[in-house]
Amino acid sequence: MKATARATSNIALIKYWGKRDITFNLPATGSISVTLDGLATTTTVEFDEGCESDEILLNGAPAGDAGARVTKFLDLVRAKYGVSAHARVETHNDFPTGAGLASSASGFAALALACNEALSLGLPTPALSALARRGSGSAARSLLGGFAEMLPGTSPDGADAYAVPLADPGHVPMNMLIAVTSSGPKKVGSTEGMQRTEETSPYHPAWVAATTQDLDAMRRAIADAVLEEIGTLAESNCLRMHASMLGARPPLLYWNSATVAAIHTVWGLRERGIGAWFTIDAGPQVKVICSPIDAKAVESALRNTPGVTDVILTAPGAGASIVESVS
Ligand code: 2P0
Repeated sequence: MKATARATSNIALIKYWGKRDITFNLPATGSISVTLDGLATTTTVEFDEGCESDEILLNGAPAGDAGARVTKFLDLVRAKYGVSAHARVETHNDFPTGAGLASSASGFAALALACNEALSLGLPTPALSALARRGSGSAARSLLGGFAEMLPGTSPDGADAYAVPLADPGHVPMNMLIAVTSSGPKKVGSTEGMQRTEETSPYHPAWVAATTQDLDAMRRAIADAVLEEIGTLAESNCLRMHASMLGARPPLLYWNSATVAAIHTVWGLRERGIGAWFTIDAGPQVKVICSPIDAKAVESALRNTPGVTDVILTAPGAGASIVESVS
């Protein structure tokens, strides 16, 4: 009844921003991501009939708002699989939480896998990915290692909306450097930000149409392992997502001045012939894709960018795994 799972963040190369259904948390489009070898969440779940309510600790302290999302997920698991016991959940992130570093992706992937193990549910990966999606759409992708594609599915209950593998972590030799520009939590969470964009941005339908085309192109670029194509598509897709967010009322701007400075650093590197491309999520951090050969030069340029407080070097990594299981 007790299990510990570990999952890492994934960064979308073709982004998920919009839902076709809120109840089942179904994305409006597919997305393609790379799971990282760092930025890990480790989560222990213990179901105990003696627990009067769920007890949720995040990084050693009561989880607050994030705890409500975890309880909602546990309620779903209990209802779906006929479990009555409450749970003790202890989760630890080795990176800033809720700051555009995909902590909900690694968090709900680790939680879904730990629940599957602790309750001996025996869910196959697609069902586990669909379950993680109910916690957070991006979490469905962190169950898988390397390059993964989230399928939007067509079923009303989302049974066919899960992530599938595209390529192993080593298929495309690359690094992803994360330029940290702020460690504080973001003001508007992704769920709320997506809804606002869908409801008020006139560019949202164009974003959905463009993403559908980008998915085909990115699938090919990954299959052919052409880093320049992967990077070019990822940068363009990210800017289109942010353009759609800017068109919302009130507008959504997740960037700060250091985010913009890091963008110019990446463009400056390219002008000097160094292959580097950025992507940015619902937060101010800038994630830079490059060949391992160029990683040192890219890291040094990012570290010298005004307002960048840290640079984290990552690479494609493995999917979520069980650390410990006690029956
Ligand atoms: C992504 N993001 O594809 C995109 C790009 C942020 C920007 O997935 O509402 O936290 O919990 O399903 O998964 C963030 O959205 O949203 C996200 P919910 P989630 O990585």
